[in-house]
This record gives sequence, structure tokens and C-alpha cells, in this order.
Amino acid sequence: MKTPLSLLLICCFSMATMAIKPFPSDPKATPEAVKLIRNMMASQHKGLMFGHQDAMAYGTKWYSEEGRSDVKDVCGDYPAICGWELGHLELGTVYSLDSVYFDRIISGIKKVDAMGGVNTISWHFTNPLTGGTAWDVKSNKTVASILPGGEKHELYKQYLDKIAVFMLSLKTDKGKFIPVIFRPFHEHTGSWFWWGKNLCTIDDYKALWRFTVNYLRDTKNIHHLLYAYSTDRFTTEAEYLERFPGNDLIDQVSFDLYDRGADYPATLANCAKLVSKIAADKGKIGAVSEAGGPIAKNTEWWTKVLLETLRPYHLAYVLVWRNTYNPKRIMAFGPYKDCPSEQDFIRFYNDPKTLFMKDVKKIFKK
Ligand code: BMA
Repeated sequence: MKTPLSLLLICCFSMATMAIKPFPSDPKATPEAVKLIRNMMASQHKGLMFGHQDAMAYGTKWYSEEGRSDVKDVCGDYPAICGWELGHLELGTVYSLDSVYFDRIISGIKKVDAMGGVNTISWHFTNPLTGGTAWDVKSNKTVASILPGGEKHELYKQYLDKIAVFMLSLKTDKGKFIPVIFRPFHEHTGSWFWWGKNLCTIDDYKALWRFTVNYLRDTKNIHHLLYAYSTDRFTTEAEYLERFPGNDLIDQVSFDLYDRGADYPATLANCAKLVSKIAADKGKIGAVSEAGGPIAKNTEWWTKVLLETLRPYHLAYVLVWRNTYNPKRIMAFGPYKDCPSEQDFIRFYNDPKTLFMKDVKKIFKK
């Protein structure tokens, strides 16, 4: 019996769409992590989520006020994705290097998740070899020293044990693990962190990722994390992928890029174009994992620079960095009440391309 061509085509098409249904790199990912990657990959074709680092923890003029966010003060809605920082957790302290209590981070993550938003976690962690900060680049032996067989390997495992305890405490009221995007070893195409380009070999950087993910997944049995690979600025696809540790480890391809001059729109456009292509080719989430601009001076930065540059691309989110809590000296990458670019941020918010908490609540599948 002959099968009509159209039927064959429909079969092939549905098999193909089934085959590419996104699944996290972790074969044992929890249903919630699976749902998160699917929601984010679908939403990147509907709009661009707006994110803010430490959005719910503090703002320019307030610290730890329940339910408050500088972004919400301006536009009436929360960011769709909130960033949190775990630096100093590895030391066993009760608050982070940005002075946020880890208990508060846990309750904030729960709150964002319950509201329908997304959480992402960065980790500017102590140099295990020197005891200095994440920015201590005196030694080019740190990464090698924490790999299996290295003199600081056991210490690194102790750091990861603390990360594991934290991750395993992220549960909903119903006892389900809350999925989060974990983004360690970022901006490695620069050399300002001890895991940066000039401080370790390509193989050691990749081995660091592999050891870390395997340890958290297999030894610690953690399956609710999506892992993000995040470069700084780059020019070509080959450069972007030079230290990419593997499709079996990574769920998100992203980059960090701050506006530090006139080349910004062109550089941002090139990085966004390449990362959205790599994300599509690999079946991963694509994102601008950190951004920030001169929002006090360029009062149309939100719409004219950030939004118009990113509009053509299919990326899940852009997250702007933190609004430091310091009422006397404003240092903010996000908007805040009465800031010079407040009106422009409201236009950015009202544009159909941008997605905030209320939007993802509607478009994410439950
Ligand atoms: C950097 C700065 C630092 C901060 C670090 C980790 O970009 O904002 O002040 O400690 O991120 O959040």
C-alpha cells in the first residue's frame, strides 16, 4: 500500500518535533527542571524576560523589605527572573559577600518560584588555593589545584558540599525541589577571576566543569539544576565555544556584556546573534546573563540601546546587575524610583517584547 506523501511528511515532522523536545542535560532531571527548560525555550520565541540581580534582597535605598523590589517600585511588576549570589557560602558564613543572609536567599527563591518566576544563581567564590577572593588572580595554578589529584581538591569538595546543602534546601511548601539556573565559572573569556582564560588551560577549565557537575549530580544526587555557561565579550562562534565543556553538562548558553562605550550596540548585537544561533543549534536556552549600562546619563538606554539591539533575537532573558544598597552613593544597573531613566524603563516594560513576572505567569505552562 502506498502511503500518501503528505501523511509521510506529517509523520516525519511530528517525529522531528518530538525528538527535539527540550530536555535538561541531566538525564535524571526532576519534572520541575524539565518544565523550566521547556518553558524558557518556548518563551524565548515569545519575548525577552527581564531579570535583575538581587532584585528581592535590597535596592538602592532599602534592605531586606518583604515583597519590595526596585523594579516593582518603578513599573509595578517584578522581574521575570531574579538573580542571587552565593559567594562566601563556601566559607560557612551566614551571609554572602554582598551582605545578604543565605536564609533570606532561600526564602526569596521560594517566593519567586511561588509567584511563577525564575531564579538564577551566580557564585563569586573564594580562591581555594590562595584564600583570596574570586578576583585573586595571583596564581595560575588554582584550577589545576582543585581538580582530582590536586592539593586543594578536598577543600573544593568541601565548598561543593556546602553548595549541595544549599541547593537541597530549595523546596516548595509541598516538598518539591525548586529548579534553578546555576551559573558558576562565568566570564572565563576574561582573566579577572581565578578561573579566567589566562589562569587555566582549556582542558582544565572543561575538567572543572565536568568534575563539578558530576559531583553535584551523581555524588550529591542533585537533579533540579540547569547549568549555564557564560562568557564575557567574544567575537566569533569558535571563540565562544573554545572552553564549552559539553552538551551533556550545559543547559544554557549565555554571555555577560556591560555598556562601556560606543561599540556596545554593535558588540551586543553580534554576541546576541551568535548566542541565539548556538542556543538554537544545540537545543539550549540562550540569554544575556549579565548586562548594565549608563542609565543615569543615557536616559533612553533601556529602549534605544538594550531593547532595540536585542529585539531581533530569540533569547530567553537579559538580566541587569545589582542595585547596590547605598543611599548616599547610588550605584545601580537596574531602575529605581525617581532614577533619571524611570520613564524610559516604563516604556521598556510596556513594550510587548519584554516579559516580566505577570507575563511569564500567563505564558509558562504549569
Ligand atoms: C560584582 C560587583 C561586586 C559583587 C559581585 C558579586 O559585579 O557587583 O560588588 O560583590 O559582583 O555579586
